[in-house]
Amino acid sequence: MKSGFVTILGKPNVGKSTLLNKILGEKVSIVSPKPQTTRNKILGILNEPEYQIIFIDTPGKHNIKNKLDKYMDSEIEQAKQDVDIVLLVIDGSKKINESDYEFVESFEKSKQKVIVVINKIDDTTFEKLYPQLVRFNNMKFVLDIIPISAKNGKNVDELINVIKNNLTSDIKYFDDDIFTDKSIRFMVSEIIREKALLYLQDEIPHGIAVDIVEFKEDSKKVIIDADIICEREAHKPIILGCNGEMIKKIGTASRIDIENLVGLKVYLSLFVKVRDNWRNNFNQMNNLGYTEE
Ligand SMILES: Nc1nc2c(ncn2[C@@H]2O[C@H](COP(=O)(O)OP(=O)(O)OP(=O)(O)O)[C@@H](O)[C@H]2O)c(=O)[nH]1
Ligand SMILES: [Mg+2]
Repeated sequence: MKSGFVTILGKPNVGKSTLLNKILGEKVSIVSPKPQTTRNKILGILNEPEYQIIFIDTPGKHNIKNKLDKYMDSEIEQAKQDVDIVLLVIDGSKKINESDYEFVESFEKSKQKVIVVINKIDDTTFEKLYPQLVRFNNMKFVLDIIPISAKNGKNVDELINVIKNNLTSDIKYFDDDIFTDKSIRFMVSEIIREKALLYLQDEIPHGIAVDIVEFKEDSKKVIIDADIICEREAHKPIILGCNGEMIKKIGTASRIDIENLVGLKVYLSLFVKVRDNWRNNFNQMNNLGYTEE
């Protein structure tokens, strides 16, 4: 058998987590239209009879403004260590700019094999995109440039084939039935955060975290109490919404996804708590699981 570690890197919102979920056929990493959705490195393991590929999804690289950003950056840096291949994901639906080319160029001296993945080709045209790829073609250290759509799956199999042809290890790192390193509790908290990101506007979603306070499971049902943590008193009424409509919407959408995940009936209660400026407080961040290893 062949195996290896593949890290997915790129700016926020380029579709890294969408790609991971598409490759696995399982939702291991949350997705939203807002940047800075992913906060942790997340393993997703593709098991096939002859192959085990361990993908690592990462937060999108962005400017550091607080301690949470610093944590996210350290997750990116850790995810680059000791891997065989890096997928550098670029949003092909927008004009590829100087910083995208520089991002790829910065891997010229890296030990890992470099594959450039141009995502969102469903949202552009061949004529617009291809002239912009010439510069990547001239970067000799780039193993391959693969235009894909993580959303509809176009060329994703081709990408997997290129990865397979470049695996060098023959160690089986994980049992066949494991597809992520994250716990159910983590995935539940992420689902709730995903719905908050989806429904809430402006700056509020970025200051949100989810704390699973109670998780009780029997053969028929799961009872979950979770706190939605926000960083300012003024955000609380917005998350609750008029007559509690917003939190109800977040709760209902979350419950449906959690039921799909656990395969049992779910009773979910959400509460809103304020922890002042928690994104700059190490203790609060530790309590929420944003702990540097
Ligand atoms: N049209 C189109 N949209 C896509 C594609 N892949 C992802 N998206 C959308 O792009 C947005 C961001 O997707 P994510 O997967 O959350 O992006 P990400 O790179 O993981 O973002 P961060 O975690 O914030 O770094 C979502 O609205 C996705 O639905 C694609 O192939 N085509
Ligand atoms: Mg992501």
